[in-house]
Amino acid sequence: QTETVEAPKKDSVPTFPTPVSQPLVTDIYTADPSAHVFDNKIYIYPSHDIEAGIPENDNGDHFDMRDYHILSLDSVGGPVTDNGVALDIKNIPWAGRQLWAPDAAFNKGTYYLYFPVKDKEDIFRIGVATSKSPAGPFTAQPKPIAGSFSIDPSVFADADGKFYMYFGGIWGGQLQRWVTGKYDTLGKEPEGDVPAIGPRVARLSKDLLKFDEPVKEIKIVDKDGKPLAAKDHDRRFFEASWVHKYNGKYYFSYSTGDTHNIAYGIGDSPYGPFTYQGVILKPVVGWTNHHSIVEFKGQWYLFYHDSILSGGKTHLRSVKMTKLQHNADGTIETIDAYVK
Ligand code: FUB
Repeated sequence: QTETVEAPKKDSVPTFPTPVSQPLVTDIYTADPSAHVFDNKIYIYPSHDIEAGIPENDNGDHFDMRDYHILSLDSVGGPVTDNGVALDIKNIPWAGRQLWAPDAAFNKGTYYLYFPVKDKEDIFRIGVATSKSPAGPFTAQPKPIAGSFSIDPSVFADADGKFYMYFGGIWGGQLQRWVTGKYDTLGKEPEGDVPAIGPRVARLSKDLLKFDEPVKEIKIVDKDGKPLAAKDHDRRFFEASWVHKYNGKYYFSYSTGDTHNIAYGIGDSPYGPFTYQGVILKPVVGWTNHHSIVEFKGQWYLFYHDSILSGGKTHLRSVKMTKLQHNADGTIETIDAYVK
């Protein structure tokens, strides 16, 4: 399937900093890249951005995506394949609107695609779809995962064979509406010195289709073990959870949303707590920042997006990748996606 990506008009092109990486595909807009190595290839599970003509607001209504396309590449710098529509919102029986950032996992011959979408009551839930191929097409389960809510599922496969789903996002991602455990439309992001709202985690069942335990809130703490405060917008969790393991430590990375960084903490357990370390990726062109971190053939990579190709439109983003470096002390070298 082809789609026309309109180039910005020459005389209205805004100036942007020089990017260190180019979009992996340019025939469609893609965002929120969750990358995995399956069968010795890199598979990227992104959002598929479209122009839905909905005005921008803090609720994210302008992100009105309707399907997923999976990208794959055999080698870094080699051709990138757009594998076509892997799942369409029309084929998710319980879905209402807005297919947001997905992730994937593989176990025992089956690939799992996890996705957030608003249900018919306009409440974000997380669904799962399965396929025998990493590129799909995927078949959605008839209902959302029981007990799921909010957005940005990210599934981490630990070395002991256990799988954990991390999820949640505030503001348009609705996590602030779940602080009492029940959906409350009046729920607001807290302010001041109280702890910030934390991301959520649950171990998955053996068939990877359900939560195997009650959902837990994760703590991101400072060097003194104190939870990051709600007022600390430079460091507090907003959305875009991702976990990778390096030298036996768990790295939890996430977007700080309205301060636009990808930040991270390190912990000794998949449940945290994670001690805040710093910034992995500085703000990119466009409001959102969303990433994944994967090792491929001995090199670590950061997958991210920005809005340069669309001339700066926040809801029309392009997936990119660049090398990521762990320092000798286990910290991560901060990445600037633009040449200074
Ligand atoms: O792409 C829609 C939403 O924007 C994602 O779910 C968030 O993480 C943000 O990137």
